[in-house]
Amino acid sequence: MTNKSISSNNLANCIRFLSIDAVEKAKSGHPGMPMGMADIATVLYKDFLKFDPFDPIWPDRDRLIISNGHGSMLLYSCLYLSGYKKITLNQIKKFRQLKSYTAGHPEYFPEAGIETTTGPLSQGIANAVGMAICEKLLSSKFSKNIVNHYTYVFAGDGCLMEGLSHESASLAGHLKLNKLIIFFDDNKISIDGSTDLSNSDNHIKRFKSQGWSTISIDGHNHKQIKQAIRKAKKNDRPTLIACKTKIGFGSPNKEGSASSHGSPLGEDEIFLTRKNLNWPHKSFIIPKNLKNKWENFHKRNIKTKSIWKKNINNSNKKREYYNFLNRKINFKKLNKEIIKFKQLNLKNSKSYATRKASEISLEVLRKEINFLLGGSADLTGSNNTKTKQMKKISKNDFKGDYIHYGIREHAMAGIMNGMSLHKGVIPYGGTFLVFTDYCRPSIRLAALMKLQVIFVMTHDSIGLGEDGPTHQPVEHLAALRAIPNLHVYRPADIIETIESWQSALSQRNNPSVLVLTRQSLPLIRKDNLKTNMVSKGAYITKDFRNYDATIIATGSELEIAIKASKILEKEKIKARVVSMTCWELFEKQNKNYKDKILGNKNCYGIEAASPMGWSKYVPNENFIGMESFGASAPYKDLYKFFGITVDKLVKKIIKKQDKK
Ligand SMILES: Cc1ncc(C[n+]2csc(CCOP(=O)(O)OP(=O)(O)O)c2C)c(N)n1
Ligand SMILES: [Mg+2]
Repeated sequence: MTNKSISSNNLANCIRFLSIDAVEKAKSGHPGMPMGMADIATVLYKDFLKFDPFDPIWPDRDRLIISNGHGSMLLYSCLYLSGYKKITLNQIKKFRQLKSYTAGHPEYFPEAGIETTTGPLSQGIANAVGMAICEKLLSSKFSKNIVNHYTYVFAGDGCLMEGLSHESASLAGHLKLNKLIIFFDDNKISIDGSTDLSNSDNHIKRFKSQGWSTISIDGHNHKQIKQAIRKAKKNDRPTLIACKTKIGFGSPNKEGSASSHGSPLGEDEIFLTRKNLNWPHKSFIIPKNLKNKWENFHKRNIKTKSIWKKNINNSNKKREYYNFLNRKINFKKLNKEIIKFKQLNLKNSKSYATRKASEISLEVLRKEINFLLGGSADLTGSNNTKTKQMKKISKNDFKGDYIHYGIREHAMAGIMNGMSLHKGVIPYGGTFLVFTDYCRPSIRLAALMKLQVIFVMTHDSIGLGEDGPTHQPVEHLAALRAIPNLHVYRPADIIETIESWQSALSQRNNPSVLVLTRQSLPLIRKDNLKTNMVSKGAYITKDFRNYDATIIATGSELEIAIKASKILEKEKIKARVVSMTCWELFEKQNKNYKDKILGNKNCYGIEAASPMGWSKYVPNENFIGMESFGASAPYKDLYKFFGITVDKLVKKIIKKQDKK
């Protein structure tokens, strides 16, 4: 084969056979998608994608998201072929093996060209919407000369069937995210067989109705692919390119069939596929001329990148731009302002619902940090996520800092992940704590990817009152605390609320959930205002030199614990009170500190939530929590009805201490 005679079909076959061979060697994986979408990927890398394999995290690169993450071998093949140093042929051979970069599904590793973790179908679409929003926001702030890139998504039938894609696409259309382009792998096959089994959507009409441009093409025709991308880039709306493809393209017996979706083709079929596609090369062998061609694709972007460099160096906004990208916070100055805020609130000594305390905190934080990007899923007034100074973003104006996500909690969470991945903002977004269930798959991925995303979850217990058990979280704290890397803060007053924010803002590699009340809470923290006590996870709020017991509480129940301790004092029982705002941070403290906080006497606990998990600090019989769903009533009646009271706590402790 001479250089001249290199057909783009053969360039695509490089992806196909690397994928086939890697899946075969791993004895597991998904060859069907890479074989089917290889042509699209080839045209994209060859003629359009703005990337630099020698600088994978170039901020103005196009983003490429594989939402149908089971097709991970397509991405790894492209990265290897186009010269990303981290994805070597050896990595391809170690597909799906321990500690390789080439995991079963793509795992976020930007230095290797892997923009996000995908696999749970449609999460990538939501991420991409977040990236495209971020691009527009930064572009309108810093000019097109500095921020000007596209977000491309590969997505399959599965992604489009998922509810998340509906929510995300709807917001993308509404905001006219014209630099977002989805390649829909329209192969009409999923795991169970034909999509006819369960789906008769007209995807084109659906996306059109959601404000998208749509184009239908033959996904194996390189000319059509090229024309479609050209057209999509000119659209004033996001574009869905529906690509008719054949899953497992090229395999004589498995093409077009679900059997190629998720298992190795097998030796015999691979032999036949090699013959069919006229690919005489041994496994993992890519002819030099084809590899060279792939490695040269990026050269198209050298000039663009040098212009970008010039632009950025000549810009008077260069410093601010990098401050945004690195989310640079002057923590010293911020801390000063926060201490002032705490001192002022100590003087005022007012009661606040912590959701309101959060809003007031945000006013302070917002002054020091101009890349906070707020939002709520249609509960702005209830979540208190928007300060008076914040300005909403709309399709005509991205010069704002607040997003009305609409009633799309799952999309909000997935989109915030995309924003955090893109870099340039710290996203936070609110809904009711009970609806973390609607966000959970994306919260989990934020935690898996270690993204700085802040979830503001209000109405945190039966304390929300009359809306009743559908709206009252019970098991949610336990469920959130079970997610590794996720920091769950449940502050007890305004001081702890701003400290929770401060702590969450300083945690670059952890998502945080701020769990906030609807009901008013008195000021409890009155000392140590110069220290962020919340950042230790737990601290003693009421102390005795020689104590008899320790009560651990969080959030709204700290007040109950303090009152109980006061009554117990009269009964000659000295019960210390510990505020345990964030379990995960507490777990990170050294043994001495932890021992000191937990003490060596009986431990009691109170939290208006499921006891699950508390047994690591407090024996089951010493804990007061919610053993059932809540009910609809004024909140004070509910606390009484469910026995989350001072009286019950006092009695429990007296009874136990007497037995000693
Ligand atoms: C949320 C979620 N549900 C289920 C799965 C399991 N799963 C992986 S791929 C797939 C079918 C996807 O079909 P399609 O997107 O058409 O992929 P194709 O077979 O065409 O490659 C399913 C159900 C998943 N990964 N994520
Ligand atoms: Mg499919």
